[in-house]
Amino acid sequence: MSSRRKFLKLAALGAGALGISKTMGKASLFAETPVEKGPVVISTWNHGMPANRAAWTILRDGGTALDAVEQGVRVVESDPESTSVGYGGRPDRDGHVTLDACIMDHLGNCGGVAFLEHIKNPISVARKVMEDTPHVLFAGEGALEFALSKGFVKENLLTEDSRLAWQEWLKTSQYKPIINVENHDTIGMLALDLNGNLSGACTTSGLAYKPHGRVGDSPIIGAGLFVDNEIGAACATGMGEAVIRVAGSHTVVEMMRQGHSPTEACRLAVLRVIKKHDPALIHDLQVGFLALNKKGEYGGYAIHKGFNFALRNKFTEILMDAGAVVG
Ligand code: SD4
Repeated sequence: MSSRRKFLKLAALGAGALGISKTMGKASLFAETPVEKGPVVISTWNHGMPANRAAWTILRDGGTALDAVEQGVRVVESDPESTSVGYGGRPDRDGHVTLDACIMDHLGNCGGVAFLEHIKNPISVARKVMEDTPHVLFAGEGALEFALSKGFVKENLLTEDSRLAWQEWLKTSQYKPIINVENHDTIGMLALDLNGNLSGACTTSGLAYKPHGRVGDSPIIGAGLFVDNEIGAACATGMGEAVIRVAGSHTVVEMMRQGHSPTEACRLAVLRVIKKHDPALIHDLQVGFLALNKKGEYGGYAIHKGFNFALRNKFTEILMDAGAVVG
């Protein structure tokens, strides 16, 4: 399209369709083009299925991708059976359930919480950080104080099941995270709404029996999650330290910017993780990425076989295996 025609089209759409929002006083420069195939949501692991279902009820009715990802991941955060996210998450080695989460919208607004205790839905606290403060990341006691000031309720997140598992673990205190085995890790979710806008969310209790105070990639914008509404969105699961080292989700989005498909972008980011680590460590290192582009195309890739993701759009609701470099 010529730039003059583009200009006329944008002018005809008017400011309302230009994605101009009051949030943090920022405005999108890119017109919101309706997505022909309708909205889409993808999320990590088996627990992505119920999470996608909640997100879909919002997307299907024309709701925003931001609302969809927040409500979607809250399902897993609130589920005591999910032992790697939110309530019921495995504690650190001292018996504390400490949570990490972040959220990002189509305007580049973002918020996160790290090392947060006692709050069942850290993703909603992250959204408050994004919407109610000029900051991006709150941690620890300060994050808890902030949450309480916003009306969140202080709760005990250590379920009886998690407490018993932790006490069992204390007998040997062996710390060797094998990420695929339990197959229900961090939830990262990416959505594209009817207006063609992207958002993402990522939330976790982190590695089971981690040292007290350890924070992974999941609350860090660019590592556990990144959204660029011009291009696409990405999220990560697996060993957070390895993801942070290569600014993983940001790298995936930059690969899509260079013209790669979501699957190929994830594969290239995985190869970069591998390249940056001692080959002897790769056997025990799992990292996986998911990506969704502006056209609603999606994909995932991991170092090792076993990483899967859930997809929901108007045609289907399925669990898919991501590609893998090893296995
Ligand atoms: C972390 N990335 O805390 C998280 C854990 C995870 O799949 O995603 N496990 O490092």
